[in-house]
Amino acid sequence: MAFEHIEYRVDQGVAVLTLNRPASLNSFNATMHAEVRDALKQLRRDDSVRCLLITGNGRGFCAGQDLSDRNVAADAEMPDLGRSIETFYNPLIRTLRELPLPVICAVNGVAAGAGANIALACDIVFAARSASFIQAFCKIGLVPDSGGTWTLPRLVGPARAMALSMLGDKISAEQAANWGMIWSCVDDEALMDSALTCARHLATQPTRGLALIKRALNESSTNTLDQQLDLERDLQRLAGRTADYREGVAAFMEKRKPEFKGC
Ligand code: T3D
Repeated sequence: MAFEHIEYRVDQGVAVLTLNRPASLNSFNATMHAEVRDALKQLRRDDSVRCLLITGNGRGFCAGQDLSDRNVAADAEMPDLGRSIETFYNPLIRTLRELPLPVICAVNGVAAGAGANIALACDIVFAARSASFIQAFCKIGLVPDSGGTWTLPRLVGPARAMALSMLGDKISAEQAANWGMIWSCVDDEALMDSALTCARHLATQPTRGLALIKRALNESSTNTLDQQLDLERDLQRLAGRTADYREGVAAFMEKRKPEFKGC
């Protein structure tokens, strides 16, 4: 499938999805949303894919909604931004959270508005040292979306989440890593290598087990300890029935390297 505003390729078990509207810092218009949705549909049908890596072309990762697509003239009809969220952003965040494989984000530059929160919805986030994160919504009278009001307080705590959301300050990649908002800040030239090495490693691991880990940690945010203990029991039951579990234990006992198939 040919795309105009994204690039999508699969190599060594890793699907790499690159946002590609660099002139507007990869901000989202309707076409880019549709292409991302189509690429993720394609990914779900492709059994060879065992990890997804998202990044951006140019000097930005993603500046959120393309504001030039919004008519704010005094005589224009009142917009229904809720419809845009419901149609585009919410399904994207739900898909990333529910994908039964690891999702890595390589934040190559500024990540603003929904762009920041799409990055933070990924499972493991690397950022280039020159990259930054901005909850830009407050500067145009909006509310953080794309899960930001849920993700941010869990990652950095309520005090920092509130100040980031109300002040819209730019946070450097290094600060984001120090605050536990992302996994790792790396030198610019090392970003893609670090993210790809991690993605290729994960693509050779017990992918079904990784999907169950993702589910357990995601559901822990709303579960009680009792519910979580029950969930761990249920997920371990599923994990114990995978071929990869057998292979992992057999390889350990035979003192050899395991060969996981993701099933
Ligand atoms: O509407 C709905 O559907 C509701 C959902 C909303 C979700 C959201 O994401 S709302 C938040 C939208 N995003 C923003 O408010 C961020 C806007 N951008 C910025 O504040 C700045 O561009 C940055 C802080 C991200 C980067 O600043 P800087 O100085 O490095 O770059 P720049 O010069 O501002 O931007 C470079 C170009 O990208 C520039 O175009 P030009 O002048 O070279 O032709 C700029 O207009 C364009 N650009 C950047 N962000 C957007 C954009 N064009 C359209 N929409 C953008 N969001």
